Amino acid sequence: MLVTGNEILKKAHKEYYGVGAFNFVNYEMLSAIFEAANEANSPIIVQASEGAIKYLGIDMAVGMVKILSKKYPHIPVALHLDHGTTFESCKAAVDAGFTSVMIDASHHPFEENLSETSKVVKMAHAKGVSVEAELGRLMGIEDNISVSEKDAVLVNPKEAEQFVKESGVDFLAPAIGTSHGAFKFKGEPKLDFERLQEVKRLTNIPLVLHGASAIPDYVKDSFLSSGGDLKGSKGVPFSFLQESIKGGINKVNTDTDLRIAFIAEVRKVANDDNTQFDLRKFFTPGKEAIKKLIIERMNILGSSNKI
Ligand code: TD3
Ligand code: ZN
Repeated sequence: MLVTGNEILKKAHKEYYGVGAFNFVNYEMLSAIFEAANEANSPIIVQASEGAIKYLGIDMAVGMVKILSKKYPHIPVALHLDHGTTFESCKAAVDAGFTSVMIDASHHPFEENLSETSKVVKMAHAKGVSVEAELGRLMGIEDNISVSEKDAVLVNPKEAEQFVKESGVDFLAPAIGTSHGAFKFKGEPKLDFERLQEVKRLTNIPLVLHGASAIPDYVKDSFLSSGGDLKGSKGVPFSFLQESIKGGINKVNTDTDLRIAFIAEVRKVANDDNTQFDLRKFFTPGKEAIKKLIIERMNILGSSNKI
């Protein structure tokens, strides 16, 4: 059943588990997410970026989610706009049927981020849609980073407290040292868990981890053995994901893992049979790889059997 992000995350917040928020750009990714949720008995957040919406068309994005949520009526699913850049883009998503939106004005100064977010909250809440915002910069941090450098990029817990109180936002993405994509850390992975705990203590709302792909070894190996190059790639280890959930993360954004798993399979089919041109022969193993990865992730985040 299509529900708001709030409905899914309030429960996760109360019971201290994480729910995967999985990006999709086509039917194969989306149906893999639903099939995984069905097998693991897990709630899901499916999310589309502005780029994905442009690629699919907004009505197609919403339409596919509605059809699949009818097919699996027992699965609570929220349709979320990932990294909305403007009020207009959030409004277009709300009008089209999204049940949750993110306004990402985190690159603006605090006051501007606050006023932009508050504007979106007003518009979205009037339609019963939940809102996510972000504070700080998504960026990997290194061991030798100074305290002042850290404070310049990561979330400020006091600011987070004020931001949540004044904006009325439903969930917050605090920057604690993750980044998007396959190259998250130069040296050893490092996240600021203390800062996270302080944000949770001061805000007491569901928190979001962006850039949460793990790039598990078997996925990386599968990509490499298919002839792909992922030199220097590093994700967020599973143990870090679990530590973040203990620290108050409830929404765990995952895109890169799905992309790598899918494309490794496509590449393998192309390598194995250079006469093959049936799309289904490429996409079916890609979809299965995504499904397997998501079920594993649901077990790690603790959302399995939470329906
Ligand atoms: O917002 N997203 C998804 C879009 C990022 C581009 O891949 C995330 O925070 C997921 O990050 P990750 O770790 O999958 O790149
Ligand atoms: Zn993100």
